[in-house]
Amino acid sequence: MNDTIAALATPAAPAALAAIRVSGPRAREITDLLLRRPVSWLPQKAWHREIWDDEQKLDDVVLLYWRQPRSYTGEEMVEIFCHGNPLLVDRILTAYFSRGARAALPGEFTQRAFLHGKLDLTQAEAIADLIHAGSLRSLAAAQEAKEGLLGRKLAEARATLLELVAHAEAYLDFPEEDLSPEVGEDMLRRIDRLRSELLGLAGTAPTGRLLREGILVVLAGCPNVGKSSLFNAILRQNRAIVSPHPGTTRDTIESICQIHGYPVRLIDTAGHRTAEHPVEAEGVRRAEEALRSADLIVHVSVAPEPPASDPFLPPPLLPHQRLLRIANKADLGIHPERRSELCISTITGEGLSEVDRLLRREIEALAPDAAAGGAVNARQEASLRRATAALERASVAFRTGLACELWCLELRSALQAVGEVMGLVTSEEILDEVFRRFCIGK
Ligand SMILES: Nc1nc2c(ncn2[C@@H]2O[C@H](COP(=O)(O)OP(=O)(O)O)[C@@H](O)[C@H]2O)c(=O)[nH]1
Ligand SMILES: [Mg+2]
Repeated sequence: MNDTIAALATPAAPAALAAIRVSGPRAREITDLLLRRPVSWLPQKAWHREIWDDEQKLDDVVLLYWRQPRSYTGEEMVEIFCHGNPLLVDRILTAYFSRGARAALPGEFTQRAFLHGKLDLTQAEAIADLIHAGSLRSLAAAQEAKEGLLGRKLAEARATLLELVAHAEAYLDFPEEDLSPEVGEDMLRRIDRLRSELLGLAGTAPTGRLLREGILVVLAGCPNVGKSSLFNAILRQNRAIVSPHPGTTRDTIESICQIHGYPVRLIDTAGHRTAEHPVEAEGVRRAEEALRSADLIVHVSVAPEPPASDPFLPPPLLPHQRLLRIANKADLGIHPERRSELCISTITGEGLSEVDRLLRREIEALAPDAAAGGAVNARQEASLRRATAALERASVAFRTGLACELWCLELRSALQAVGEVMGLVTSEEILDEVFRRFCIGK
């Protein structure tokens, strides 16, 4: 961390402006080498200057200085706002590199911020989530985690664990003194309460996955029932081709959209039937694949016909999957056995607002923790599960009167696992994994 890093922080494409960040002990000194008119380097103040590479003027820029430790990385930082031409940006960066700065790795600015204690690991991860959030709900969850909501909950859990460990160790040091039944009961209660709190946090992981990766909603059913028409109606655009010829949709078509602020990957599939043409057969295979990974399957059939006449059978649902049945073409009539189903018509628009309402209900059921603020990611879940398993073992050891050393050991490993989530104890490997997800310049 003793070197000075530099990178473009905005997309490498023509734009009004581009932002270059420089962080490290030589940030100011190298910038000085590129200026003809000096600046006084007052922190958080902007200067309009020309940047020169020896005898060549590169651009008119605005410079902004952040003094250590009150910068994003906690180090000396200079930000350069130049014209947004990628060639120009390259020339400015090259001028920095040839004077001793080095190109920053993906996420290296945030990694430095983490290593300087400006944020914990959950906040660093939330910054990557914030940048990549594709929906309002994902954005809100990332913002809460960035504010440190998850970090605070974990810090509380850690404080409780530290107290418990201290208690247990005091008892280890004076084994001749019996643990009074009241103190024992109280410790047990606290262990169990902590375990259920951490289990609750770990349980938000499915919502976390959906908010980060999008909820996969797959439209399935026989050819010609109106899947593509419904796909277009949900998206409110003519994305998929609708035609009276069965087998028109041959490939799966995916559209990324938001439904009530949730990120959704909506997939239209080729109708389910024994295909004669190899291209259509491949389409059917892809449809089956989409069904296997779906979070929500929307089974479309036709309202005028009895349910039993529909040759499409949805696959047996996996534990996390949900199914919504919709009968289309209600304008042509509704079969008596369909009366309890949601009957719609993509042509007249009948029932479409109900589709909207039911999709929302299903999505909220799939991602129940979105509103509660902050849902953990896979890395955090794995550590939390290790912590809860250790607490469970501690509780059992305690109840069955096993030696204090044993449950004390379990409390310590729970402490370690909670520390991992916050990044207090981390391996190089974990950090690489976390920061590799970032873009360069962040
Ligand atoms: N009468 C009626 N026809 C519809 C309705 N929705 C779609 N269709 C027609 O049914 C045919 C097949 O529609 P399409 O969306 O391509 O079905 P897909 O094969 O399931 O994707 C087209 O001719 C559509 O115009 C509806 O609500 N009522
Ligand atoms: Mg279609």
